[in-house]
Amino acid sequence: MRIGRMDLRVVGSVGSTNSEAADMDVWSALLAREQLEGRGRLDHLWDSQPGGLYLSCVLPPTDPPTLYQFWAAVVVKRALSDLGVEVSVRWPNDILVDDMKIAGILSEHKGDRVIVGIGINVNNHVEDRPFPATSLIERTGKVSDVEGIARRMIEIVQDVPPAGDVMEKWRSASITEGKRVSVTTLTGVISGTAVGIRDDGALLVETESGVEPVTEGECRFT
Ligand code: BT5
Repeated sequence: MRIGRMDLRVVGSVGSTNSEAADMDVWSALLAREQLEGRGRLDHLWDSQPGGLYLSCVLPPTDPPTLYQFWAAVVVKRALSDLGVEVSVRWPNDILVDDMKIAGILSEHKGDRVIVGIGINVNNHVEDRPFPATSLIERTGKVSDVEGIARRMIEIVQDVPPAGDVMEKWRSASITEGKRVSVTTLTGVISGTAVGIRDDGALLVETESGVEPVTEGECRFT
């Protein structure tokens, strides 16, 4: 189905919509009802039971390349706000309600395209998982129309350009700044106080040896 300039395909079960979308054209999107091998960042798994939203959009690249994961959080925030659920964001890609993750974003560059993967817990129950998570059904007490939310997000995607004041919008929803954080990167753990997020998406952590920009990692509040 076509929504503006985006072509949306809806399928049943896939491994990962981001992996499937790697061969798709720019301005196409894939929505799956469940994923058997849903992926997070840094080789994490994304719990992808039926009832959740698993969407990948293939888009042209941005400058800086990291912008998409912040932009996608702004898109998800707006879509969930339309449904009466207000979220906050934690660097780099966590979308939270009361410190529990309701959605996550995986943005991957493939040549001249970016695959922006969005997972939202909608009607799937995630409250008994080993990680702190929540879902729309738990928040609203109602079953939501997953495909309708995906269509709405694709409209918002075309409404909010991935440029300009995206980082401002992201910062205004952020609960990261001012917190004591511990960021696990591929090379070690950086602990200190989060003092800001740069326009290229780097988290600025004030440590004992000064302010360090961190470009990738898993951030926990301590
Ligand atoms: C993410 O990774 O948050 C990115 C998630 C992106 C999922 C979408 S679904 C469509 C597209 N296709 C894919 O294969 N992926 C994308 P990260 O920041 O690494 O967070 C992963 C961590 O979140 C895990 O290690 C768990 O602790 C937690 N987690 C896993 N599944 C979850 C879920 N359903 N809800 C909340 N937290 C979850």
